[in-house]
Amino acid sequence: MNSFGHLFRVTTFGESHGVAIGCVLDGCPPGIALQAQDFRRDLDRRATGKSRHTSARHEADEVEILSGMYEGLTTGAPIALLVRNTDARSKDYGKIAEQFRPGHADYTYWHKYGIRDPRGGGRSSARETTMRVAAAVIARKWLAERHGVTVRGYLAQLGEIVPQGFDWDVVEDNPFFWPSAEQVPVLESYMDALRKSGDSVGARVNVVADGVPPGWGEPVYGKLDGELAAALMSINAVKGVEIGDGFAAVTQLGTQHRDLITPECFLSNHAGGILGGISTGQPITASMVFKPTSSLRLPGATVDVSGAEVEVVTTGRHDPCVGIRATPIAEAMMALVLMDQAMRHRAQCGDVPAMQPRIPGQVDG
Ligand code: EPS
Repeated sequence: MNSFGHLFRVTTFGESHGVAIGCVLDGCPPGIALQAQDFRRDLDRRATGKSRHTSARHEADEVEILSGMYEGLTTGAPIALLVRNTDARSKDYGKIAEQFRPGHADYTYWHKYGIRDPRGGGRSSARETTMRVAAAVIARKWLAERHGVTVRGYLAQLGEIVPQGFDWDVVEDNPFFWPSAEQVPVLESYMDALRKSGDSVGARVNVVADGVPPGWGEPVYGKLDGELAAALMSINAVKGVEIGDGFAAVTQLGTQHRDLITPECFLSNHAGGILGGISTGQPITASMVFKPTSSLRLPGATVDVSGAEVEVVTTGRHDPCVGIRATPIAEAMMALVLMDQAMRHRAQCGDVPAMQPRIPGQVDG
């Protein structure tokens, strides 16, 4: 499946080293003002080549809006977005075209399809996430304008390094989306040493949606947390997702985990803003773990397509830590889920009056 969402449905297409990547959005509400430059900020935040700590591939990432617009407004017709690939260097993949990188989707794609496009990882490349971010630009705009919902994220762990202090205002001012300015030099030297060593490392990204009203999410099979988990898990290299306190709940007592309610506010948000698969009106919080990149220049044992033992070495322009530039992707997937759920909620429950009491979240979430 290359499609995502029910009422707000995104289909992405394209390979890392193909002519272009793109997406088609079906079900987009009419009347949203949109122009090509609206995509610039988030695509730049996600792009490679913005610092020495990510892949050195330099893509223009220019979005062409091919359909679904008239005089600057969405019409309700399918919106097709196209981004041409401008800096693919397929010769890097010549040597490994018939080998499987340990820890990479090379092996499973081969077994599933019996054929694969090895150039830049083809469809399994993180390049695909460009179109998720592009699609989510529209979702974020609608969510903000219609419901006052904002989605933001940050890098919450890089290998063993965790933030010492937290300030949303500094997250966008460094190449890591790190919430503590004082530690940026530490991250820089860590990444410099890692890059020199040829190895890679994992990371954790946290994402938060503010302003989501109570009521979004389906109660049984379309739970907001269930769809969020699936959406975040669908990001390349994600190996674990938590909602709210997530796995920490295993050692908590009920009296610790429950979010006490007063007439003024919820006193905590262990639930991550979701109860019974439905939003509470508190911030929606999720966390995900990215595995270390599998494309390494350090040799590793593997086999080739004939089953013969070989030692694989990956050359080319790879990210030593994909989590570093994953924050905008995580935000995008959360926004896509929220938009789809908001539209589903409106379709079924649009006539239900706003119920009381409506308890706000804790001041600091
Ligand atoms: C990627 C490998 C690299 C990255 C790419 C993701 O591609 P290449 O080997 O062609 O340089 O640059 O990321 C992007 C191009 C992007 O836009 O995110 C991979 O194997 O996933």
